[in-house]
Amino acid sequence: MTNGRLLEHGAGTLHTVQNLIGGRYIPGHEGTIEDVEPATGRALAVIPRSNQPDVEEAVEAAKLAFPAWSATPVEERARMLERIAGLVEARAEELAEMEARDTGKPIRLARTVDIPRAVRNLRFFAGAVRHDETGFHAMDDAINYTLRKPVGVVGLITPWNLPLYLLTWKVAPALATGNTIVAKPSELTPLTADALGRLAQEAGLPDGVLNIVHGYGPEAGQPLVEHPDVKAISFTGGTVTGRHVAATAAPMFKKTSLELGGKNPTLVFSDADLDAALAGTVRAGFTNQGQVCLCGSRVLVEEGLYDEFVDLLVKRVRAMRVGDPLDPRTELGALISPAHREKVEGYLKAARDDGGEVLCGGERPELGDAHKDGAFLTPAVVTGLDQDARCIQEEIFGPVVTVQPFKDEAEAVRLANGVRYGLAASVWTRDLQRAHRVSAALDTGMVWVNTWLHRDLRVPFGGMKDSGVGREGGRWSLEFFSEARNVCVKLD
Ligand code: TXE
Repeated sequence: MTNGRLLEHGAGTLHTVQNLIGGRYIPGHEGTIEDVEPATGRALAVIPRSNQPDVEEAVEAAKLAFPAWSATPVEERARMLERIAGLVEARAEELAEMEARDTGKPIRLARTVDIPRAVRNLRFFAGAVRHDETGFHAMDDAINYTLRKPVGVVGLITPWNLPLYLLTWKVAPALATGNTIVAKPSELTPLTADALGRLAQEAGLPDGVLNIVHGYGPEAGQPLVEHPDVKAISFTGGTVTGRHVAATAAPMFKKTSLELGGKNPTLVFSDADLDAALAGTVRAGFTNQGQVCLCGSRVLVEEGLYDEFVDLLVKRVRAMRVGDPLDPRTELGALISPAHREKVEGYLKAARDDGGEVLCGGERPELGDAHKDGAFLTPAVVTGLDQDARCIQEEIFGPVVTVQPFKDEAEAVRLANGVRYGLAASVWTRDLQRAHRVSAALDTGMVWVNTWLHRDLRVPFGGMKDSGVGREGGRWSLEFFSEARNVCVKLD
């Protein structure tokens, strides 16, 4: 199957995606959905519009596969992850193109971040599970040891911004710890999930261990969250959807890991290395067209540096190259959809209504006929907004940063913490004491100092406040995808 190209798409042909259930490719019960290429507005594939019966079948297949997979030795499970990683790596260029076309992201980003990171996720958790240690607690008259048991059938729900990167971030630890999976990728970006299923089959993953059900969130995601035999849900997506997932899962006492939105501050102090801070601010603000939960969309700059920084920032942002995602020189591709672009434009209008000034960007660029229906938007820098403005408070998830001045460290921390989100922050300063002080004072799950999105896969990843519940990464992922069982043995 995987001898051919992973994406069958040419003049007049649409790639057809089917659900992967119990090792078989089957259509959904309820028709299909068109998967549209954001840069051209043209249909790229059709996917099943799955609903409850499809999810039911997938959960049954996962239940059937669970006893054998959970009893498979750890070493064999780790080797399986490595085989899948090897196949993803061998197809890296094809997958990068597929991801760029399906999401609108620059192929340069898919080549250097999305696909290599998917390979790393798979290899990392193969290693992590091999080196995993659980607890041992001695008492005077007994010993305790802790076993790690797989949870069972787990549901993985993933978004459209980093499709293969985030799916493998969940699939790898779930498989490593012996669970079987029903995955529901975003209906907007189904292609690399489908490819992963094929490569996992080629690697020899037993039927039913990884099932993939495509479709809309309320129709295919919701029954997965509701299913009593799905014991854990790992969800990455919007805060509103996350709240709904949490409310559905809570009465069943399901384990949930919720990685939601962000409104992350970039704090620039006047003693920062100016060039590094500017480059970091641009990268944090506009990577993937600003569509990363970790994006630094609120830039806070110390008063003395403010005017100079804003001038230099605007110059750099104006010079960014917006264009065809498949052109390796492109820095910003298309947003995920025209509807999402309208949402982002709505925020820029709100910024103006609130007395803000859009210093650059926010326009639909002229990119020629081939891209006239693409969801492109030039990157924007907005100033002059108060802390309670919508553009400061709400997640825009597009190529827009706001810049605000601050007087001193206390005000910087107050503004940084003054939103309902708490995912990540980056702090730019040469003062070591200040770096530690500010990092400790920020209400976020992660802080980067003089860098952004510098990732060690062992560290806890996740947010506070409306940015979610729980942590993934390293042993946190292994813990989430397993149940700890303590055994206490009385000594004579
Ligand atoms: O995400 P959704 P949307 C933010 C960003 C964006 C907003 C909305 O601000 O503008 O969320 O994006 C599935 N039960 N982020 O609407 O709906 C859905 O099919 C179960 C931040 O595209 O949260 C998809 O697979 N599942 C974010 C997944 O949830 C449901 C990344 C995420 O989609 C469901 C994406 C339901 N009832 C958007 N409804 C991040 N944290 O990186 C939907 N889904």
